[in-house]
Amino acid sequence: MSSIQKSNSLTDFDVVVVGAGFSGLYMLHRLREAGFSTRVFEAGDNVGGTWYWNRYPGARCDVESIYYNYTFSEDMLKEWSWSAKYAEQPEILSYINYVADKFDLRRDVQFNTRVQSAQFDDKKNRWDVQLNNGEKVSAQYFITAVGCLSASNVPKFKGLENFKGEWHHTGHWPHEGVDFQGKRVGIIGTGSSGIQAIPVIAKEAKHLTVFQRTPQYSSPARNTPNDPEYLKNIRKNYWEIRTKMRHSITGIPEEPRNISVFDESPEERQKVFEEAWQKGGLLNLTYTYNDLSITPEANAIVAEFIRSKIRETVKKPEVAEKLLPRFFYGTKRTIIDTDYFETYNRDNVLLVDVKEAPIQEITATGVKTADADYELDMIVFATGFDAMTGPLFKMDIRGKDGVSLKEKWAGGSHTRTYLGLGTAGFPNMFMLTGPESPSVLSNMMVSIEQHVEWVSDCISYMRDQNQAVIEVKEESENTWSKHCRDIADQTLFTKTDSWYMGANIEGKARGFQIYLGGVGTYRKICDEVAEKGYEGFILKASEKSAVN
Ligand code: NA7
Repeated sequence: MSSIQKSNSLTDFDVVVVGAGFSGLYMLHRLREAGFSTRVFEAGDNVGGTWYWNRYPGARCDVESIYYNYTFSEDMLKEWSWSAKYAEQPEILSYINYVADKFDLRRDVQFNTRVQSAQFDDKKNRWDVQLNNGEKVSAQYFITAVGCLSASNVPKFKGLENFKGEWHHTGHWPHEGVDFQGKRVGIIGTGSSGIQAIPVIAKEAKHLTVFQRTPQYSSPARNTPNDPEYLKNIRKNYWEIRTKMRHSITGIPEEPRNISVFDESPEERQKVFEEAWQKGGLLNLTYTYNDLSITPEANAIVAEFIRSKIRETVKKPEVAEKLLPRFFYGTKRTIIDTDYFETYNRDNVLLVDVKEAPIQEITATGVKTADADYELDMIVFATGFDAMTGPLFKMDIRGKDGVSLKEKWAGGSHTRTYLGLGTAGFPNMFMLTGPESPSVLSNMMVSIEQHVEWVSDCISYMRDQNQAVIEVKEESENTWSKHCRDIADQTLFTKTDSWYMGANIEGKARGFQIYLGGVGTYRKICDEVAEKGYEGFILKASEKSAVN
C-alpha cells in the first residue's frame, strides 16, 4: 500500500501552499478565513515542519517560549502555558498540534505528499503543480512555506554506505527515538544541533566521540521552569509585548544597549559581560554593546571574554584549547547551551579536531581521520542544512517561459527577490520567510506572522480589485537585493564562512541572503509597499475584467 495520501476530488484551488509548519498552517488559516480555497501539501505525516523533523535529543528552541508562539488569537495566549523558559521539541510539536486541532486545519492539508514541480502557465495565469503521488493540481497562487532549514545535509563522506552501525541526521530523527545505551557513538558537527545533542547523548551512551571542525562560541541558556506568576504577568501585558516584538530588531522585545564597548573601562565591560553570561539567553551578550557585530576590535573583546569562560570551564587545558573559537562572535548562528563545555570534563567524551586531521572516510566500523581510526556503533550527523535556497530548489519551480528558479538564481549565487516575498518572472508566487527577508536572523514567529498577514492581505486585495496577476518588477528586486547586500556588508556577518553565506555546502556559491535591517523596519517597508497599491509589483487585471 502506498503511503502517499490521495487527495479528494478537488484539483483546482485558489491557493496551493507547500509545507505544514508554523508558516504554512497560519497561511492556510488566514486564507480560509478570507474565503479562498486552499490546499496545503506536506511531506511528513503530520503538522510541525522543523519541529516535526528535528527530534534529536536535547532539541529545543533558543528563543524564549513566551515569544515563540502565534499571537494572532487571544484565546491561544490564554489557553496555552509553556512549561519552561526554552521549550523542548516535544512541547513545541504539541503546541502546533493543538493549533491545528483548534482551527481544524488538517482537513485542508494533504500529508505524505511532496510537491515535485510547479510551473506557471501564462495563458491561464495559474500554477500547475505536480505531486509525487502522480496527481496534478492547479492554483492561482503558489506559496512556499518550506522553511529555511529543511533540506538536511549529510556530507558526501567516502564509504558511508559501508558503515555497519546505525547512522542518523539530527534533522531527520527517527520518530521511535534512538537508544544510545551501551553504544560507542560518534557525532559529527558542533553547530546549534550538535551543541544541544552532545550533553544529552554523553549522559546516555557508553562513549561519545565529538568530531569538531570549527569550535563554536556558546553561552549558558540557563533554562528554568516558567513560574505561573510570571506567565500571568506576561499574559496581562501581552499586547504591549507583542507590539514591541513586532517593531524590534530581531522580533524579541529587547534592544542593544546604545553604547560602544570602547566607552566603558575593561573593568566595567567585564562586569557587563559577566552579568549577561550569568543571566543567559540568546542575545544577552550580543546586546551588551552596539558595535560588537560591526567593529572587528569590539568583537574581539567579547570573543576573548567567551574564550576565557571556556578555559575556566573545561578542566583539561589541551581540550579547552581545541574548543576555542577564533571567528567573529555572532557571525555564525549564536548558540546557547545547557552544560555543553562541561560535557568535555566527562571521562566518556573524546574531542577530535577534524580541521587538524580531517575525516578521510567512514569505514565499516567507524570513522577514519588523517591520523586515527575511531571505532563506533553509531554515527550522528549534526551537519546542518542546505539553508535558505535548498528547500526551494528541492522542487522544480518554473515561472514564465519555463525558466526555473534554480537557473534564475544561478544555483543560489544570484538570489534576487523583492522584499524576500517574490521574484521577477514568477507571477503569483510568494515565499514565506525566504531569502532576503529577516527570516532566520529574527524570531521566526514574528516574521512568519508578518509575512502571512501581508500575503493574505495582498491576495484579498487582488480579488477585491479584480486583479489576476501580481509580479515583481525586475528593477524592484535589483534594488532590494542590493540593499540587503549593502546592509550585510556593513557588518561582520559576511567575513565568516557560515551557512548564512552558503559556505557549508560543497560547491554552493557564497552570498549573504538575509535582510539585516530589523523586523520593525522591514514591516514598515512592506506596509508602505501595500499602502501604495503594491508599489514595485506589476498588477494585471483578468482578461474578463480588463475588457469591462
Ligand atoms: P550548522 O549550524 O550548519 O552546524 C553544522 C555543523 O556540522 C558545523 O559544526 C559544521 O562545521 C559541521 N560540519 C558540516 N560538514 C562537515 C564535514 N564535512 N566535516 C565535519 N564537520 C562538518 O547546523 P545545525 O543543525 O547545528 O544548526 C542549523 C540551524 O538550526 C541553527 O543555526 C539554528 O538556526 C537551528 P563548520 O562550522 O561548517 O566547520
